[in-house]
Amino acid sequence: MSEEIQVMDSNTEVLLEKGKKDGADTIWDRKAAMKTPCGFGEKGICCRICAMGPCRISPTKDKGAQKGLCGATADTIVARNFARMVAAGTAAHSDHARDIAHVLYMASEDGNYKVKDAGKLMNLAKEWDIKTENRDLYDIAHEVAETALNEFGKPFGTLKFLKRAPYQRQQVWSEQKIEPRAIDREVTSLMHSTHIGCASDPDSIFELSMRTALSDGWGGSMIGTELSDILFGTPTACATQANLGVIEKNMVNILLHGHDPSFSEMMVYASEDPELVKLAKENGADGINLVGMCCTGNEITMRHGVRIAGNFYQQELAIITGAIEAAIVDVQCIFPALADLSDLYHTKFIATSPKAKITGAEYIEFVEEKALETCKGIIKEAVLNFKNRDMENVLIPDNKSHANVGYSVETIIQCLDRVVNSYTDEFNTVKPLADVIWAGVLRGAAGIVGCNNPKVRYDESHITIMKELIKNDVIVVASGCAAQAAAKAGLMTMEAKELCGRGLKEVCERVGIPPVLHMGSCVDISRILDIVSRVAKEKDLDNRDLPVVGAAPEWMSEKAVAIGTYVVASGIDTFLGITPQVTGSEYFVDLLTNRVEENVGAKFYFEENPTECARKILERIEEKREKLGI
Ligand code: NFS
Repeated sequence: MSEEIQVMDSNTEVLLEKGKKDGADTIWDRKAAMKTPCGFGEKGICCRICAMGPCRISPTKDKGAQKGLCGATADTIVARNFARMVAAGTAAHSDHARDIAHVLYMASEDGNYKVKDAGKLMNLAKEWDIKTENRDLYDIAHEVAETALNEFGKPFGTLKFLKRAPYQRQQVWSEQKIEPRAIDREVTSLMHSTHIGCASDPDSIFELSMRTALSDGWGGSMIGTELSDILFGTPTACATQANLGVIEKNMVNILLHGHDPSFSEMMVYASEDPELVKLAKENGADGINLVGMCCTGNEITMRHGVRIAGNFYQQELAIITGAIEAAIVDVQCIFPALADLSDLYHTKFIATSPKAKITGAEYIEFVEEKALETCKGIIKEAVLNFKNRDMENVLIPDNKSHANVGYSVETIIQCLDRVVNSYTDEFNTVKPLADVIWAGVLRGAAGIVGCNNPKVRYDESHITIMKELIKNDVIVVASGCAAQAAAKAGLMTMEAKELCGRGLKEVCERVGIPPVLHMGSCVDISRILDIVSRVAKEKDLDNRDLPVVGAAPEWMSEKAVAIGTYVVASGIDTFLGITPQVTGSEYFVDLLTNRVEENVGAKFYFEENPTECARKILERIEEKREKLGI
């Protein structure tokens, strides 16, 4: 165990202590065992793209190797490594979206999957010029799904959702030649460009990275969000709880972890099956308690209020409680370590996706055609495992916080409609939001997103930045594990208005919202792009003009690199609390944190100190306000 335990909530401390007694190996231990990370990797100057190497560029100028065997410089190598992270991140979000599109394509009136939000389907059909009059709902759904699937590989044209951006932004993309075409094409093309002997110009590699990343934000992720809402319902405001204290002593606890809502939705329905609940009771439990983790946790809390067990860093701790009958996973952000850890307890660790088979996990393939049946089977396994729990070795910490979640763009607009008469006579728009920003009641808005990372104290950067911003009348929207950090810290309650400045407090009271709004999973950052663009369009401006920022204070995944890049390319400054592995090239760092602004009107900031990061965010917001003359 590391001497310096980097945690900030007591649940985590209590369970790390228990884990130690149980002989569990956690990320904290592995981090300590890792000692100093590889200096070349950390700076992004190790190239293993071909088999002549790996080539390592000396971090000291004029001393040691300055070029790889092919002649690639540190600038090229850093740019290529960064680009490949963007490609992988875009692939992950978009492949998730493709699965959802396939599910919409197979949806039917009498099947497992139905259309839940017909209104949203009709709106999207109209947006995409798909005929709706006198047509069966499912015919329309299938054509929408097929059109979405074509976005991945269409041979001509650019992505349909680009038109949702303010026209000024579309112009920037067109001038910079970074309008993404088909999603798969962008990922493939970027992998090609970064192959040995292809692009070496870092500026060009970054432009290609922006184009690929945009095919995530305005392509894969947006398709994922839209089609999930159509299938499973657009989230509406609801109450939930968050933190490991949501695990129940006398219930069959099922931890759902991963990302794909077509699986988790079905698990929610299956867990409510009266026969299974009866079986749980026959086995001595009070019932079935489904709890969520990471983005799957976000998907099911947004749509059903299913309680959140925790975020990325807590996946092991949940199992260490000794009270999880089954940890069930699909894709992304799953520690392979859960397999060995589960062996220490009675927990069944079940992988379900052919895309993410995990050594040591039981594998029950989730097949969409037999979705409900498969999910019921999995839940039955968990229920039957309750009797194997060692009650003597259960420790469920008490902490859990209340949270209000479910703030889709539609729900935010509905909330704004409540105050429409005080500010404006128009319903169903973001005008009241734009107006309070222009009036200075709110100074601006920040999207705080992303993961946990052992390089910083767990959740602390998220919470410090959020608290500082709301204190200064900046409204926060959050997604991913950052949103779960906020939920655990109580920032998603109505009472959190007491932590706000006067302006934001008044907005929270009048609109009836918490100061930090949960907008969903990481693909749902497309909701944030949507609302920012609506505000920009309301004022006939580009996103770059607005006093809004993005921040990923504790990011770690390739998906986060894709997100940061498309947020910047969308004209929104992005603050990274973890410095990406690019510091081996001053040239590339300067491109990301300075020169890119000339091209797309926004840039990255690297700032690891959360208080300083919040200060810089506020400064930037005020700069934008000054430029607008507001
Ligand atoms: Ni986002 Fe979701 Fe969490 Fe990070 Fe992983 S769960 S897709 S990548 S760790 S925020």
